[in-house]
Amino acid sequence: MARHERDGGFTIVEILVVIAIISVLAGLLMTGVLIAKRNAMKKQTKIILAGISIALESYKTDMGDYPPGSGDTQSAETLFAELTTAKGFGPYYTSRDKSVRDTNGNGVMELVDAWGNPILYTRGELLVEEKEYELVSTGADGVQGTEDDVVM
Ligand SMILES: [Ca+2]
Ligand SMILES: [Ca+2]
Repeated sequence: MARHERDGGFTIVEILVVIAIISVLAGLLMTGVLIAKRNAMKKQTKIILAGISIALESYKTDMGDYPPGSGDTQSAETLFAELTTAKGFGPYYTSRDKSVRDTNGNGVMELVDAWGNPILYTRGELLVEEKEYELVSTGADGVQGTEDDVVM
């Protein structure tokens, strides 16, 4: 046995290899955690949008039409005000605190998605596609028109 091969400790190379492997594993784990978190946020947003859709149908049944909406932050404020109205058989929507916030600081609350961004509500006549209305969450990046948007 050659004495110079081993003297009990780890070589620098061995330590570096172990550190590299741990780094890669930690990176994979973090990526997995982030993906899982983003999927959970997306799912929560879909649930919020579905809740709003149901409220909109009750609203329409009572009021004869959906509330107005032009797809901006103000539309999220109008939508919240209309769905929580005491008119007719309202309120039509009981929000959990997390889905309501004043994102633009004007003192008027708006409906928000799981990331805390306003849910953009547009009536059909302003849409290219033929539908009565559209609800849009701008997704994780908070930017409208990107791939991560959640549209209903
Ligand atoms: Ca506001
Ligand atoms: Ca987006």
